[in-house]
Amino acid sequence: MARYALGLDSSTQSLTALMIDVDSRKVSHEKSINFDESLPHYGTKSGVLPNENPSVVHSPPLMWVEALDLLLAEAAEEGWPLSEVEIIAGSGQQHGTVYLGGEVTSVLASLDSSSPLAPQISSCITRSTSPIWMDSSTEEDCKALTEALGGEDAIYRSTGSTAYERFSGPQIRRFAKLHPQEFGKTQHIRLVSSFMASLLAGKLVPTDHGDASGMNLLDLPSLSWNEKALDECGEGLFPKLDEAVPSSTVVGSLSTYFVEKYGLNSEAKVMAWSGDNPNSQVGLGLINDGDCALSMGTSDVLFATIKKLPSDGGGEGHIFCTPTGDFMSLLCFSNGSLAREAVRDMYSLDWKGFDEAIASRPVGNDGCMMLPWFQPEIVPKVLGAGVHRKGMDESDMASNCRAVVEGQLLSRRIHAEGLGIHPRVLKVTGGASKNRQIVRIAADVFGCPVQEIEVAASAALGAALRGLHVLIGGDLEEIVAPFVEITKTTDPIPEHVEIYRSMTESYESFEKEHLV
Ligand code: XUL
Repeated sequence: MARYALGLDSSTQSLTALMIDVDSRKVSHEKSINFDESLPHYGTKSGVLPNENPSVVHSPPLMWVEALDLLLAEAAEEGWPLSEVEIIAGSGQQHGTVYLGGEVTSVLASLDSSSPLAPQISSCITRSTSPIWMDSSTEEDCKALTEALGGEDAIYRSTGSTAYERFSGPQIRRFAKLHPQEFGKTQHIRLVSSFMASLLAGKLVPTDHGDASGMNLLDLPSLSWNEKALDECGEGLFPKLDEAVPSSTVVGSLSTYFVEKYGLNSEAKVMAWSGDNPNSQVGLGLINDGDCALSMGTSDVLFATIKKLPSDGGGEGHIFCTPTGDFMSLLCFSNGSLAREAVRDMYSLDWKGFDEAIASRPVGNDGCMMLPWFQPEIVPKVLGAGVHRKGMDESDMASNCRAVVEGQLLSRRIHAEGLGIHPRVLKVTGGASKNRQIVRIAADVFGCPVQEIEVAASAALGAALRGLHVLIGGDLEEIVAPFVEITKTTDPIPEHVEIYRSMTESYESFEKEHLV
């Protein structure tokens, strides 16, 4: 009989399942369902609910529940060998919170497999919509939390990040202040990751250290909740959260609901889920100290594995615990593909035309520069959108195309170095990593080889690999290596590296000029 490890990823727009065949060590099955397309009755667009206030970004938690039912039903129908799954691990979009009443314990313990899951869970939800990572409505809460913990440096040293609007602690505080009655009814709070894991285990399971580090509530040096932060964010918060656990924890066995309904293995273990970025750390094979990747999607995320907590603050970016028991530094730039596409569309180009326009301009763009903040930016913190140009105006197509990419990558390197990240090799993934000019500029700006890697679903893969590691033990690096395929390496050109080094200072001051 074959054996499988199943990884799930509940992301902003979709739920993905990926299975690894334990014996052949290969991905055997993979599928995704898109929330907007498959569950249109929740009325989401790109997985989030429309709101007239652009800073409020919520999703319906019951949509995630229904997606789990749907995905497993489809997998069963397609004949996936679900009865041979020995372990299930998962990944969730980070920071999102789910609010639950006391009855959730008994409801989860007695799920009825002859009825759908969402209506059974519905009575336990005390806040019908969940704020997610794109929400930025908690500026006041961030200020209060920072003050309560003794300032920016203190909160960074304890929780690994200064207070961020999207982080769960400030989000919980806002709910407690604005809706005290509903908060009073809330006896349990889980992140997207630990909520989904609780459904599978048929009981409330704890949040793992990786995802808990995205809350501004976990004290990273001691791996326990920061009591002052808990007190500031809501009354009686500790019992609502439960202790956080290492990501490698097996938190339970599979609920009979899934065994009876989809023929999953009654002996399957359920592991703690983690956040998508900590899971991707494993899925991208960033196991050793200093291993670094830039994922270029809607937003660009740069992350590096670090073995020790940095002793001084960066202020920008975040430190998260990782599933490997290490740490990762992470910088999330909201203007990723969003900005590249905005410039491309401004001149009605396709990607080939965009590439050609970049190639037609010299390295360094003769000093033309852009701060491409088409949307509010997370790093550096820019609350109001605004695009700034130097040495060119909007009419100059080729200079603008080159400037958006050079500007983004210079900014990625400057802010990474601020966090002490100096990659020896940079792995790149995501849609934009297929663009030749972008990869060339990345190698020259970072001054190191850039490896393109072919991993479609790094978070789901990372989750499945975590499960595989628990099943078979041994060296994680060896287990992960065959799954991370390097498709191409681009080496830096020394003269270009020199040009970008000499531009760094002026780019940095251009950026500073426009920060309030
Ligand atoms: C990380 C962050 C995003 C989400 C996306 O801090 O906000 O990368 O995890 O799902």
